Amino acid sequence: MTKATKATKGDKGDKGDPGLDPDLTHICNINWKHGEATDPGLLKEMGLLIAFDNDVWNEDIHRHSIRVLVEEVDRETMTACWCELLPAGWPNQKELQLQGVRFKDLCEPFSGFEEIFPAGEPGLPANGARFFPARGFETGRVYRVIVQGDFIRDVKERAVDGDHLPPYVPNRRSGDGLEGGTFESWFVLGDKLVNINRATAAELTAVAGIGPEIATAIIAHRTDAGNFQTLAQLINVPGIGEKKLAQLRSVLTL
Ligand SMILES: [Ca+2]
Repeated sequence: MTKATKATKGDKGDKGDPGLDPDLTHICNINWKHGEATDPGLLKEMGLLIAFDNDVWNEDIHRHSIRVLVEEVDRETMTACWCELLPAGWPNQKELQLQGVRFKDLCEPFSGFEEIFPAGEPGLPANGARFFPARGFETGRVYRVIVQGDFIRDVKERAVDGDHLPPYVPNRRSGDGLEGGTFESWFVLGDKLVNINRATAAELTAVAGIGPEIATAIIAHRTDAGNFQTLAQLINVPGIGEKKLAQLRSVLTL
């Protein structure tokens, strides 16, 4: 039997292809920037999207095969915990927004959906997966996405070759040439800090730790007392204490 030939160059996700077995299934694209700050706009609208270069079974896209975690930092104990996000629709299986999809163009999660499959419905060939968290996305948060290739079968009943290796998807498809393997990626949501003197109520509310009441109070303070001169002045806003101020400092600016 001949060794696998290189996948065709020039397609998305083929750059730097080290000689994967093109007959296996790989993760070829994602709609966030691995390891980097990612613009929240598209994610908030579409959710997280993962593209495969062959068809996989829709019923294998579930909470054990695709896990999305968010970092929760506790500044008192100086520990970080990773909480698993529940998909929108939970616990109603039929409404779960963790499901297989078909992108119009293979390996192109920005091409739109040809189909979005009901979660868990068996026998449907998907070329992608979508995850939309029940609590939405929050600017400034660190997210981690884990895809267990061992638990996702392609339509030839083989595990997805998911190993995530440099220079990473989309510059190189996942995989080490053997069935199975774990894809793991992370990103920070938001490519810039939120300016407390210019942000709208919606932009403020998108920040983790700022709800509608605090957003309104920040804007009221801005209107009544003028622009903030320092971030420390946020302590004068009702609802913001020392602890919250410390949490917000890393994602706000003037
Ligand atoms: Ca592998």
